[in-house]
Amino acid sequence: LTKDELKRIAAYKAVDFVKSNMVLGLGTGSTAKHAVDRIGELLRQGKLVNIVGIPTSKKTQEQALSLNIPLSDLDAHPVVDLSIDGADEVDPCLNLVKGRGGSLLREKMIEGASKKFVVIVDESKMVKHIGGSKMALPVEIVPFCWKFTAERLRRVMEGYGCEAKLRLGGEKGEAFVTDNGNYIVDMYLEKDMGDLRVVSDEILRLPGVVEHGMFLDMASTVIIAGELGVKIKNK
Ligand code: DER
Repeated sequence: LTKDELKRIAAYKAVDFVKSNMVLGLGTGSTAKHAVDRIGELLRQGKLVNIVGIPTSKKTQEQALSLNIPLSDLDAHPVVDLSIDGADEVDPCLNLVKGRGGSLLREKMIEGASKKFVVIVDESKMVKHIGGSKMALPVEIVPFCWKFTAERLRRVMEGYGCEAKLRLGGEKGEAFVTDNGNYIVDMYLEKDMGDLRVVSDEILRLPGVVEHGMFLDMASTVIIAGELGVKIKNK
């Protein structure tokens, strides 16, 4: 099975949790894309009715529009019944790193407002400690004096052997800009971060920081698709 087939298997399994009349958080990324496609298909087939989707990115909004999934937002629906989204890393306590696609702020707002948050991953996303691998921990910051904020971030995290890099976007190598008009600093850590809540507070305390990609104690369920089948882990 290819990685994308595993992602699709996990995504379809998560859509089994979707019932008619639900308000759904629609995730972002290559795994969540399969879940949004599946929801669109079930709506078209009449197997699901009266669904409202709240997209976690402009990209997902476009995909959902193309599938005729009715859309709304958190202002109209401050409580979401179910969100389905991917993750970059999942630790044994179901803490996540997300944001490699740059949508972490809207994802965290919508998934934080959800009664149930189902994470869909292929087995390669499972890690012992989040942030410990060579992958980055994304932090969304305001563009104003971004160098100042990036340096403050690096200093806060230097105890973890951290390197902070501004995420670059388009072809001209300028800064990547999020759906919210902000920048992203990717933090590369050498050591595992120990007490994640302490690290989270230290990052969020910096005034130029908007949000980070650690989703602590937020996932209700993680669906893991692997070569040997699908595993479902509940909080
Ligand atoms: O950027 C994001 O938050 C995505 O949800 C990411 O965490 C998972 O993307 P993938 O399903 O394409 O690996």
